[in-house]
Amino acid sequence: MHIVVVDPSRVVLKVISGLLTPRGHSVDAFTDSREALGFVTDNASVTALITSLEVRPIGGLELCWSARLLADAHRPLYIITMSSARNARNLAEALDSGSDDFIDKPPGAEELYARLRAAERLTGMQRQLIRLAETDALTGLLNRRAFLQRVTEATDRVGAHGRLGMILVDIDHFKSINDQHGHDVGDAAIRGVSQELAEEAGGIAGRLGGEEFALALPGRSLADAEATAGRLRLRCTQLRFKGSRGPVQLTASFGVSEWSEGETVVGLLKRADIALYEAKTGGRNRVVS
Ligand code: GH3
Ligand code: MG
Ligand code: MG
Ligand code: MG
Repeated sequence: MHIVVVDPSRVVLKVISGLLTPRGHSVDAFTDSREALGFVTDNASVTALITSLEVRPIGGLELCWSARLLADAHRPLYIITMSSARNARNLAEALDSGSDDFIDKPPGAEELYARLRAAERLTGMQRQLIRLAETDALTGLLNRRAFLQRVTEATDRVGAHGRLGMILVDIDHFKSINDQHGHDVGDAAIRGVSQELAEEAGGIAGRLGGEEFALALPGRSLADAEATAGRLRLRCTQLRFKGSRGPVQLTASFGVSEWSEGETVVGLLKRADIALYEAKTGGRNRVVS
């Protein structure tokens, strides 16, 4: 696991790191709890936080609470509180502040290892659940809910003067692919198009529904997104799928929009959808923005 350890004493930090590192854990140790919180915030690879109650400038309980909030939104984080004063009140306060476990300081090696094995079991399971909840089973892309959430976070990140391009994609006459070649070929076509979207570097790709996809491009303008959609359109026409009566081809239509400050992601998608509708009524196999 990637573990952050926080304690005012360098000696304690050294002892704990000395126990964890030989077991294959990667450890970052901090005497300053604010620096530790910053590090946990910035590094999604951190899966466990071991902190003393007696840390500063942010106290141990507040550190637990802040780390818990951050973890709830995004990722599994197992929090273990340590204290040299192990009593019922400290324990209850630590658990109520979002800690998952409470151990003596300094912890005994065997106990620490066992607690971390439990932590690995739990965070592994959480990771798996998060992945299942966020991914579309057929394509491996983000599902609609996760896509909306991810893009909302991206618009928060790019800020007032940042840009974000949105491309909505819908396979043309997909119903007839299913009807003529069967559902399996239809599924292969959906996977093929989704793979093209997934390969777009820096993009956030999602499957919004049956044969409808979206690709958000943080940091990119409308013109950039149009160019990307143009390339994707061409690549879709070059895809080939094995049908019972020879290779199957497809085309797709594209609607493009650019996020403007204060707009919701639903609003942004709505504008891309209007463009997509124009692409459909204008003859399909085209990009409209
Ligand atoms: P248009 O060019 O206007 O987009 O027409 P279309 O036929 O592509 O659109 P329509 O919305 O009429 O048909 C979508 C079809 O997609 C209907 C549905 O049965 C099929 N579909 C939805 N999900 C899946 C899936 O997971 N696999 C397969 N094979 N088909 C699916
Ligand atoms: Mg349709
Ligand atoms: Mg369609
Ligand atoms: Mg559709």
